[in-house]
Amino acid sequence: MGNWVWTFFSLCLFIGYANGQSVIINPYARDYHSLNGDWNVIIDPTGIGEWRQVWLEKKSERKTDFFEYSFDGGPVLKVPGDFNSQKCELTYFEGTVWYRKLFSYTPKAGKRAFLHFGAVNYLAEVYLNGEKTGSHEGGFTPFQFEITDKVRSGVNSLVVKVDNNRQANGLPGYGYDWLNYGGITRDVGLIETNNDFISDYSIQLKKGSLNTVLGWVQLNDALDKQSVTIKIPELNLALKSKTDKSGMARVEFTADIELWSPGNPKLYEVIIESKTDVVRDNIGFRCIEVYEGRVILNKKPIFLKAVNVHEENPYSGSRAFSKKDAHILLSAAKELGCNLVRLAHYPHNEHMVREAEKIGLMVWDELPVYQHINFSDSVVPVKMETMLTEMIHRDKNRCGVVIWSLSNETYPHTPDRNKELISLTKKCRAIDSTRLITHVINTQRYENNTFNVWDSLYRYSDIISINEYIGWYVPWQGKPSETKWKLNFPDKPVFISEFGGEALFGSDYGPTDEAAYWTEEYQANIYKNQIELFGTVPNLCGVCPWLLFDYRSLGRMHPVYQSGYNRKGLLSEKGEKKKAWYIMQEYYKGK
Ligand code: GCB
Repeated sequence: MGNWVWTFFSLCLFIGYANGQSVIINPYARDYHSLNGDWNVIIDPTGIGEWRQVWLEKKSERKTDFFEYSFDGGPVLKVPGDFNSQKCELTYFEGTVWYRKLFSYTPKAGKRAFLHFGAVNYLAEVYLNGEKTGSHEGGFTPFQFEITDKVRSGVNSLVVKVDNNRQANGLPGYGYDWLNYGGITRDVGLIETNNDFISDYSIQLKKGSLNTVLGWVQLNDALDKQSVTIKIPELNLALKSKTDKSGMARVEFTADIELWSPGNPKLYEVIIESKTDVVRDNIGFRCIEVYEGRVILNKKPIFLKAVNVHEENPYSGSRAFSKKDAHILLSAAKELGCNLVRLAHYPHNEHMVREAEKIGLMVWDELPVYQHINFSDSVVPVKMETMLTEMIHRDKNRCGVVIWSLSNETYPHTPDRNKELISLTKKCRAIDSTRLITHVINTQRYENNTFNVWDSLYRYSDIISINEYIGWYVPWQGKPSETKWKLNFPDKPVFISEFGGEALFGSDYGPTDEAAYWTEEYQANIYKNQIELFGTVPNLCGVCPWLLFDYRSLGRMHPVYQSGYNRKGLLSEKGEKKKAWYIMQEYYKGK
């Protein structure tokens, strides 16, 4: 297909987004009926279920009828939840699993019904009562299908084909350093609405302002001249507006607002009303900017005390999806002394983002544009843009989200990489210019104890984000405290987005005094040296160790020290604190 066709297709997606033809936001505040729980599954390593059309669920009526599949009597998996951690035989599985849920429903006059998926990793095809309702690509963002005309009175059968095979043109692509849990990994629900409803809204401070709020409310349809009200009871506000021809109502108001910050995570109850709908949200207001090489929150410089986090419950070794999981990860980040969590390397579940905001952690949201991306495949830019719009769509009202990170460690020498990432950056800024944008890069040179940061992509980033593993993958070349820096954009803030090394909790030097890889001391030394190095970084605006907990990664094969785990955690997967934890905690205390 020609490039222009994709450009057109991608434009349609964008227009679709801008017109609110997308997922109903704030799903849990709606008339939401959970479809979580036990789902019957067919594990289909060869993909033959497609040929057998298992979604039709044909059953033997007579003893002579022959069918070689059935959901009944087979294995059961919990939803939400990844499949890899629920059955031994699925631990390393990358392939197709068919899920089926039977649910009862009573259609109501004047109501519409939508199936809402928090996320399915990676490809999803959805069938209701044997009929295809749609498909979705991308493992970390929500999607929905209207089923008003398809849902039956009585028992309904919902079948989802989940395929987590690696895709050459997928996001992520073939290679990544984590266990990319497959399955229906987030909540599934049926949302009921009135015929006309509020599908989307954005209520945040105007760029650069501390007291002026810009907002819009989008109805599901292009309903002109409809009244919409935004109420913030605590501020005694009730702002009225009317929709335009596209069904969007805009508001702008100034108020004496108590601002959100990590030290004061103030959220206001906001009530959005139309003639036929009411949605409640908890929304905070803050202003994030860069100025003279610093990151500025609410007009005051702030040092980003961050930590990298994967979406994994360390204790159960499974994909994190619940509020409870979020609190395991977030409370550890808080205890370390953080004010920001980098949610690596893909958008985490909505509970995680909301809970972080509630307890005073800023959030770095990231796209799964990771390392081995095939930028010259014409579908890749379209997928990047779709995931970008889906991520921003879901999180745009979260004041806690301060950074959109659009890529991690992509290679500048790959064709079309700059062109596509620059274009993605421009699209991101066009959708949301109120947050900071970054790309994470590890291609800086480190020679003669000097960092040479040259990647031209930084021209388009608000923050220069650098991954460097000096002391681990790369040896020190001089005293860390004497490190020199050459920056191609010396006026921009610099963030060390990854550093660290691996250590198995409890391993020490042993009988020799020699500092050995994999020991806690070795890791602790890396941290001590890194802290020395931080003192040399011009415009340092924050640091972010890789990472909070040890986590599962298939490529980590050392049988003694790793056993399928990336051991760069400050905490083991059991929550045990390594020596480097205390060094980092001390550093953050002093900041
Ligand atoms: C990186 C990647 C991260 C890896 C880490 C490592 O640079 O961004 O995803 O897991 O290094 O441990 O090597």
